[in-house]
Amino acid sequence: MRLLVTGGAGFIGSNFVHQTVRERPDVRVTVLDALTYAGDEASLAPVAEQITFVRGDVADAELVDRLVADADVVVHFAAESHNDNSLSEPWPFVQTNVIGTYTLLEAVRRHGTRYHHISTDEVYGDLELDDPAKFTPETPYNPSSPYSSTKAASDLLVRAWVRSFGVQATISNCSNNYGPYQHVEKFIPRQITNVVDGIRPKLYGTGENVRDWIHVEDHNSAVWAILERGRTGETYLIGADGEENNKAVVELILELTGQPRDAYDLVSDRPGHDMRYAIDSTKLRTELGWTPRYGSFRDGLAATIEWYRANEAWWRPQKDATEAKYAQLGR
Ligand code: NAD
Ligand code: TDX
Repeated sequence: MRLLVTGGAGFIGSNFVHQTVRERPDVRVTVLDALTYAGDEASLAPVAEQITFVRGDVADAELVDRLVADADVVVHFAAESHNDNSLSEPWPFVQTNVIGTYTLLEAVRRHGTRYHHISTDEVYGDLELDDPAKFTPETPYNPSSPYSSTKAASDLLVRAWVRSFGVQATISNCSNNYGPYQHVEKFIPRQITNVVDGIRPKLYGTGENVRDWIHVEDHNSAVWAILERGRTGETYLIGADGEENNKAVVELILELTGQPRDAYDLVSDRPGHDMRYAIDSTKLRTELGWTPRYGSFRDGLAATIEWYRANEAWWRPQKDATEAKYAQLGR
């Protein structure tokens, strides 16, 4: 199989490439990545000899056409991915997430290529804390931020290209990922690296917001299950029943790093901050037989803390600029 992975130098994409090289020697991987502030070729260093890396933009129609012509399957991870950035500067989100996806869809339509679209549970908006409901594939789209609205727009383009043009596509909407190689702007790595630097972790608002955490390896094994056994035209929700509120996550990071559990600061809230996400992954589990392997969030988080401690050279170059951006926002 010739596999084109967009966004393969980012957090989830690089873990996907590592997993694929490790477990599927018959797959020939090409990565297309623009190496924005969020992409880092160092994340692919352990597999650099086994893959082809192309630096370029998913909205570059000529380049994308050439790469898609040479692929059997495309998995599209590339995106602007951080909600806080989307609130300060929405345009790159429209350009990459919407125009970039459109560009790929036109190429897979021309070449008849199998396409998998990586998306997020945030397209469904949010749930109340006391609501027993979870997101299902039938939940109406109701995105809150520029980030989630551009992801929703890209999902709808995929659905239209399936229905109108018969493109062989699947979509997955996953909950919050954690694990190695995640940019230090994101919640968990930001707090781990803050503790390493002697900075108190920062909780937005009251810290009551709930996220449904899944280890990145489990997200990626689900993507492979969909590539191998998913029905084209279908949407699969990926989640591992990992609901935790932000305060509990920070307290656990503090405990696992030997700090007092209350050694954090409450800072100003994110505008439009989604309250709770929760995924019902029944369809993925029953139709495709997928189960997550990382049972314990505590163990997965402890391993992630160890990874950041052992790989300071990877995250250090991003840390000061990231914290300077947050300082401007007062967070
Ligand atoms: P990330 O920000 O870590 O990585 C994004 C990658 O895309 C980077 O390597 C970047 O250089 C690349 N990129 C950005 N713009 C590009 C462009 N125009 N052309 C080519 N490459 C470009 O993001 P992530 O957290 O790994 O997320 C990957 C995908 O998974 C995204 O589509 C995101 O919406 C989705 N997702 C993420 C999560 C999560 O918790 N992080 C959860 C569900 C879904
Ligand atoms: O310093 C912080 N303090 C804090 O309390 C940061 C950076 C975040 N938060 C809160 C905001 C959220 O409630 O933690 C939660 C997680 O924040 P992020 O890591 O920014 O993730 P989120 O906004 O939930 O979106 C993530 O999951 C869905 C990814 O960034 C998206 O790409 C994915 O689609």
